[in-house]
Amino acid sequence: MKKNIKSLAIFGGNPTFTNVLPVGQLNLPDWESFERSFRGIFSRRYYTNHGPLAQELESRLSNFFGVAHVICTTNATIALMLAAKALELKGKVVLPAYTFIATAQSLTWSGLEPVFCDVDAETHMITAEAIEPLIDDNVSAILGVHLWGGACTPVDLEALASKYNINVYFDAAHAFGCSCAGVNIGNFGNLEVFSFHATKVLNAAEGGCICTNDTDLAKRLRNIRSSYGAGESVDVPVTCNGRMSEAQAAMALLALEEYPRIRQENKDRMDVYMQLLVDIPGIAFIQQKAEGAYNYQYVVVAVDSSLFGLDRDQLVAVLEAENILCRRYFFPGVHRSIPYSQNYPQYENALPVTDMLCNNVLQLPSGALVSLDDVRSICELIRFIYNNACLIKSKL
Ligand code: T4K
Repeated sequence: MKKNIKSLAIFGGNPTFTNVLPVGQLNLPDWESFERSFRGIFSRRYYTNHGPLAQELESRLSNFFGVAHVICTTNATIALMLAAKALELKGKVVLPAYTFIATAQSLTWSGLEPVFCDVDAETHMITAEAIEPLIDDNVSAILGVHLWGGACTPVDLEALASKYNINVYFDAAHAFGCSCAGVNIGNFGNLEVFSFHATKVLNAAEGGCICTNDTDLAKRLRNIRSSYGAGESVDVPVTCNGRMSEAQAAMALLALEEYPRIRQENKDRMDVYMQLLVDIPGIAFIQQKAEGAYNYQYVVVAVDSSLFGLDRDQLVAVLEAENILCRRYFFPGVHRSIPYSQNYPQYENALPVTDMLCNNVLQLPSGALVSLDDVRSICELIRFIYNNACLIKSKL
């Protein structure tokens, strides 16, 4: 426990943690299981292109999501790129600017124009009300983004897309294991895309998948993903290599086994964070509005400097000195990043909620490397910072 502000690491004191606490999930399977799985790959000498482990993963994920088709991919960015091609999108696509840049880049790779939409201040996500005024004859799709281990309002977005007879699909990179209105994420819209990056709740080092209940779309996706190489051949406008290797599938299969435990441990950490931070003025947890299941992976708070005493970046700097890595999520906003800030300057001051969130939101450490005692220490420290905010600010 810090005694006075001189004992904060940013002012020369010893850091609270000797080792750095990352924000990411970083779950690893036990070494023996991993070795057994890799021995199988070596003995089969079959390393990629819809191998037995990739096929098993697709089938297990299909049961997990309760969806007809799962197409595993190298990562979620490639999956989003494949999706735009398989849906044969044209012209413009409406999406939130409050997302990872890969969501928008997937459109740019397909020659599509992003139409950036502002988000809800409490859920941080896109809503049908904000999208509708942006739809015109050149809009061919809505690309919704589920954030923070929860869901945006996919049922409303589906209704809107059907009203205007356009496509709707989802970047569900954060939403593995989540549901909305009794339906698993993975079953909404034309398709949904998940990420299995190392920092995600299901870790395949790199990886991703596309879920769809549309059989023709699934065939097109498989042909585009594997240069016509896997399954029934159908004509597609373009192909590429977005295959998942057997090594990635081995990791993902082991991670899938562990998912219920990982989710529970995430929830335990989230509960302690909420319990110990909830009464600190200026620290607001995201308010999930959609009814459903969460994976509790992202401990995300918005910092209101007028109440907390320090702004988000000052808090991040003080915590980082203590070896508590916090991510400024998403910073800078996509609309303020190249090429979008140059090509679409009209969004510069048009997305006030997105700008507010980009400046105020931070992700606190969670995941396999963070114990409940670590969480308690982080919360105690944040309270200490709040109680001494004026003095700290004057010395920063
Ligand atoms: N849509 C959304 C909404 C997304 O958030 C993302 C990705 C995507 C689409 C695209 O999904 P993928 O194509 O990635 O499957 C990271 C991740 O690369 C990315 O997956 C993630 N979202 C994004 C928000 O963050 P970086 O480059 O900023 O972070 P990175 O990889 O350096 O890792 C973050 C921290 O975790 C580091 O401080 C160190 C630690 N770390 C990371 C890795 C990879 C480790 O300790 N070990 C590791 O192996 O992009």
